Amino acid sequence: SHKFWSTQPVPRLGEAKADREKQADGPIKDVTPEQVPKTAAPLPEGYEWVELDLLDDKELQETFELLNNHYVEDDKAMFRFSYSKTFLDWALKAPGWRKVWHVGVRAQGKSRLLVASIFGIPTKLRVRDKLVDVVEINYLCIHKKLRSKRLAPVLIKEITRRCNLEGIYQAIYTGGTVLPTPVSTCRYFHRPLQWLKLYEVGFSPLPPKTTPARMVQRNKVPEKVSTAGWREMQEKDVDGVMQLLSKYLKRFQLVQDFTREEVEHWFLNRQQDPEERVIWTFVVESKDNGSITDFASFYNLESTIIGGVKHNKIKAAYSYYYATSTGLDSGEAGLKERVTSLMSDCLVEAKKAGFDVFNALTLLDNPLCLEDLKFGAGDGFLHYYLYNWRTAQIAGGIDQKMLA
Ligand code: YNC
Ligand code: MG
Repeated sequence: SHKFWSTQPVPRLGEAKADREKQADGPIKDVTPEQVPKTAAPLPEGYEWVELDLLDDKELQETFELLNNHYVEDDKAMFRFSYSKTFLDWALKAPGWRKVWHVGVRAQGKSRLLVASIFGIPTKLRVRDKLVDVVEINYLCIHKKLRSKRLAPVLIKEITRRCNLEGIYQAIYTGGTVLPTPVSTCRYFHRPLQWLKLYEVGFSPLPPKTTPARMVQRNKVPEKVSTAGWREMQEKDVDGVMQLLSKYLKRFQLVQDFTREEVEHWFLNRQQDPEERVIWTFVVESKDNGSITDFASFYNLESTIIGGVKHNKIKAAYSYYYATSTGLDSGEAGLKERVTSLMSDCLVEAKKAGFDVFNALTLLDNPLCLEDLKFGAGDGFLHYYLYNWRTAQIAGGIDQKMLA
């Protein structure tokens, strides 16, 4: 059915794979700039459009509260993403960010309560061999009391209008639900760092024929990292990291095309307070010539334990980008070995920093190391979508076995 999505420039869900593959990559629909409406479509009585000012701590706080209470939950409503204010600041004030793409809906009248949001940030992608300027859409959220009233399509059309006005006609977004039509799909994998806590809160099951004590033992991580030359990334490493990343990412078909400014923004930690810290990035410095041969990173995203008694939050680290030149030059076996040790050292750092679990998706070369490092397959999937861009499905690191 998809009453809304069937009107949008995205491939139909059933659209024959062959049809998508025989057409050249490119826009699905051409937008005539003069035909883009100059004003927003009306909202239901009692609500109004606002631009959120994330430079204002009060509005950042309101955004934080909306998302903390109403954003994404797992299927069983046991856990809900809890994005911190410093995380939102990092995610939404990326290079080139525009306030016009920070869209909110408020109740009119005295409360002025923020009841919905949708955010976009500009970036550039490479999809196969083509570079595409896009908006990355995230944090679409509607207050629980306003659900199922067809408000989501109104928000999506409004952000689309605002992007079109700035000359942007393509978008990327991800989600846990199936919509028309994923360009790629990844599965979540989880590596317990505090197995007992994860068990107590119902995140990790106790597998048959074992004991909690054995699970704790099985999930121990080394106290020290194993890679020689491993250290935290600093300002002086930005160019090295950028070069590594752009070379490493050439092997993949849907990637962000990072500028220097973006590398700096996404990978350099600027948070002094460890409690507020969002991003951890480590580089491997060569003893021979001081060059950067590898890097690896993860970010901090807690989940609220809904109705938690003994614990209120799960502290989760999410594997982010990494790159290696070492592994790349030494064939598939060398690559597997290097990626495994980089990821293993990230587990050590995440444990040291107090995380309960380390999460990773089946993207980049992650599938090469997840099993060896005792990650378990989760029940969550992440679907990747492109708006107004036709291209054949991208395999990603996921195969049929992992999907089953
Ligand atoms: C979703 N996540 O299918 P049809 S991810 C897109 N993304 O339309 P209503 C979604 N569309 O099927 P509700 C969607 N979820 O009839 C639902 N839809 O054609 C579609 N949850 O609208 C759905 N955040 O208002 C249906 O539904 C229509 O009240 C129904 O609101 C949905 O940020 C939602 O999971 C998700 O807050 C807002 O459930 C609400 O249920 C909620 O009756 C918890 O809507 C939080 C949550 C989603 C996280 C994310 C990415 C969003 C991408 C949006 C699409 C962007 C397109 C590109 C735009 C720019 C283009 C340019 C240039
Ligand atoms: Mg609604």
